[in-house]
Amino acid sequence: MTPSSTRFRAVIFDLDGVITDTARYHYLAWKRLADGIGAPFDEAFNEELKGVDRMGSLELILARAPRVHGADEKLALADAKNEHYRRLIATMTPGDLLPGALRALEQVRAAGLKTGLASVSKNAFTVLDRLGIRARFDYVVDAATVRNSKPDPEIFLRAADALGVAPGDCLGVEDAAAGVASIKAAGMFAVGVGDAQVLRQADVVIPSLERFDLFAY
Ligand code: B16
Ligand code: MG
Repeated sequence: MTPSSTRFRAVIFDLDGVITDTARYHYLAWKRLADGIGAPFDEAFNEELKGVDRMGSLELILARAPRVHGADEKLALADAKNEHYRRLIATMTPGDLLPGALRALEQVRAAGLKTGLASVSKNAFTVLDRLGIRARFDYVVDAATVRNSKPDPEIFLRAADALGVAPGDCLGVEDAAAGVASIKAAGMFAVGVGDAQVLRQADVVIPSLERFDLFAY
């Protein structure tokens, strides 16, 4: 391969923690909820929630709470967290794109590859619109239609299928251990963004998208 060619035909990005730092907003919203019900919550435990859908995340938090919560209480807690989260993302602008994100999206499209988004967040379309980048993706999986959260491969396989690209020809980009596991279970090449100790299953780990180079993999 020459320095400007690639064996991949599509790149599928995660959103939270890769394109923008909404992972921080999820953390703040869950932390307030956990504090309110007396469940221990810190950054290390928060890692286990990344890439896990809303109700799945809530169940993990409630498992550490001092008392059992009923079904109605769970729905109310999940709604309260989401309202808090939506207030936090309402002020986002294109200035909230993480360093290197725009350049990575441009590099993928300029190379003639398809661009997909695989976020299990039901707020992903809102975030993409606030960032002004929805049109930069050829396909965005609608999280409301995903049955199995990461680490299940469903969401990455759905993106590949919609893009018309075989999983083996896709490169996935993720900041969460569950997300990297999802990419690998889908049979794709995984670029982890963040801490190599956390993202052990990734084929390559970079500290941020500033170091993303499609032609290096
Ligand atoms: P929502 P990703 C995930 O998004 C987040 O990592 C995870 O922390 C969050 O619980 C999940 O979205 C659901 O988000 O409550 O907005 O539907 O990493 O797959 O982009
Ligand atoms: Mg993420």
